[in-house]
Amino acid sequence: MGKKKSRFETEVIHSGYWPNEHQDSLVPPLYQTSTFTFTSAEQGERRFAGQEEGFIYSRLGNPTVKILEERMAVLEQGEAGLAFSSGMAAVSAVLVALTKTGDHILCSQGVYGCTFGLLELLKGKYGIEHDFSLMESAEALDQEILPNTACIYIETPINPTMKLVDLELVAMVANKKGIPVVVDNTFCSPYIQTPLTLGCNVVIHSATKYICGHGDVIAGLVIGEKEFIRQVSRTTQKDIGGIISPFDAWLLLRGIKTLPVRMDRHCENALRLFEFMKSHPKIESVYFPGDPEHQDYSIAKKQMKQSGGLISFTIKGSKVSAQQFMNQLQLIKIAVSLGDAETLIQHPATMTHAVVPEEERKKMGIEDNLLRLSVGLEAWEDIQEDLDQALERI
Ligand code: LCS
Repeated sequence: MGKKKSRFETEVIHSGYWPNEHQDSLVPPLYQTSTFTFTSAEQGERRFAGQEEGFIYSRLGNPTVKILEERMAVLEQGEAGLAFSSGMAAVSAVLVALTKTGDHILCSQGVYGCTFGLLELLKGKYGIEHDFSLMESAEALDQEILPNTACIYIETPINPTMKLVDLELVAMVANKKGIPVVVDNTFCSPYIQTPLTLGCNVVIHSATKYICGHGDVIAGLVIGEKEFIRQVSRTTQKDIGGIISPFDAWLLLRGIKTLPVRMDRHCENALRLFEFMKSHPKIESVYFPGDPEHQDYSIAKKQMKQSGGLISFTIKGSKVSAQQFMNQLQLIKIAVSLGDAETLIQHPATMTHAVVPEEERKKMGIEDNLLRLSVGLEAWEDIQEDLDQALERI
């Protein structure tokens, strides 16, 4: 590609990779190796001392993984990227890198269940406190940012309530105080939302989801400034060790090429299904950023290019009604995860957010009759017909 910057749809296919550096192979090769050989003892010494560029050992870097990291940095418009064995390995490496005992994390009012679990672990074991915030105004944020606040952690849209956080607003307040803003961009992918361009400092992905797109890899990614990425790479990644396998990086490089094509279809399907669900008499409420009546619609318009492929909704009735409905589905699969070709449905209160105590769950807005639909790439008419027949039966 040379140095010329191309459009997103081109960068997902080409960025970070130059065939002439790899035997002219069209597709990035899979360097499935744990270690790299040195031509001499002195060369090994120079590589360890950082005096000579080159690979050493795959926990410290691998050529296939490097292509993925560079491509993701381009797509998120950041300086550098780092790949991990899971989204949670990425979240924990970043939070451990940014905090120490006695610090405080200000977090969006709702996060993925295991991120909540990690915050609790940091508090219990290391005395790193956290508070949840709606992050609705600069005045409130000013009050909620404490002298010991080490970072702000945001999911937007929030899993699974689909509430949004105004990234530009939070970044404006935090930048003035020099506090890094970390954004989990899993629900959007960089095709829909690029937090770094809005003033945020670090982006995290569960690459398991839209980045992979095919439901066959668990992986994580972090993108940010070169110096921060270098620090994480040399500390919490190297010494805790949650690195991605070269094969999984290779699968992600394959999947990512179709990200824009897939996202367009996920979004178009979700928009059609939202319209159907919104008017269905057995559905109580629908939470979807593309809904002009969504509480954060103006934020969606401002920072998201499309409304995404996830829809949360409550079934009229109780948890039992929600579970009965799930059990009637035929095409739609009952499974956690999201962003796959297959349409998936899950029950957050007993699945992704089961680890969150009931009182906290309610504060986040996770009711017992709430369901989350990850709209897949099937014909939307078939997904709608499946939803319709299952709703008929309850
Ligand atoms: N961040 C978000 C927003 C997530 O949704 C998840 C996983 C993670 C981080 C962690 O990533 P992982 O380690 O699984 O790659 N979310 C899941 C979900 O909603 N259903 O199953 C997993």
